[in-house]
Amino acid sequence: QAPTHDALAEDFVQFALDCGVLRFGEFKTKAGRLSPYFFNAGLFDDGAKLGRLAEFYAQRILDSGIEFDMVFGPAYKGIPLGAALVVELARRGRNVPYAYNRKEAKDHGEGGSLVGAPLQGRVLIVDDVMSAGTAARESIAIIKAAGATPHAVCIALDRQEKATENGQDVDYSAVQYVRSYLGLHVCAIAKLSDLMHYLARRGGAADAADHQRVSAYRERYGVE
Ligand code: OMP
Repeated sequence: QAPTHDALAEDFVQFALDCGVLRFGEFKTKAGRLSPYFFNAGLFDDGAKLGRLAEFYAQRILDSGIEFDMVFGPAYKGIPLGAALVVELARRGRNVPYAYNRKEAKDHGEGGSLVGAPLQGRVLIVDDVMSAGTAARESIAIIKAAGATPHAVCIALDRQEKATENGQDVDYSAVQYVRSYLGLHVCAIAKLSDLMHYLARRGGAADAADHQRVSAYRERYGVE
């Protein structure tokens, strides 16, 4: 494979490793796969880390040229991501409205399950990892039901692995599904291939062992 140099992705892999968000070991994914690495965005757990994370999202989104009118952060993990992102976008001179949903609709007070700005126009969804794409599909349904347009998704890490349909592996990833079948723009700060380039370039003994395990995983579950 041609080694593409993506400085932002490379810096992000380093940052995620430094924060302990990205780890090597043995993890079970939501789909029941035994993965040699895991990305736990909940560990961006202080102001400095969250601020830095927002810079990565904002940079990736602005560089991608994707157009959008507002940001939507799906409950739960997408809520702080969306909030931090819009603060960073405003800091860069691009002030956009944002909204998020509750998991359970409230039946008193302001009511409903949406909080924040009214959903309208082209909506950019921000989330951590897309594995099966379940969360993305839910967000798309919420945005459509509100009469707005689900336009794009930005995630932190694209695991570039096969999605599952009714428990069966299919030969496309959730990102590819959302892009090709649902017609949304998708961007990711980093992808599995960036993680592999990082390990290959570092080249220590532990890195080589991690690279080999991640390669084997990619062989079995990855998409090109
Ligand atoms: P979907 O909603 O099915 O696309 O899966 C996304 C979820 O996968 C995340 O919200 C996590 O619960 C989980 N996940 C990670 O956060 N990081 C990983 O590296 C892998 C997974 C996973 O279980 O696949």
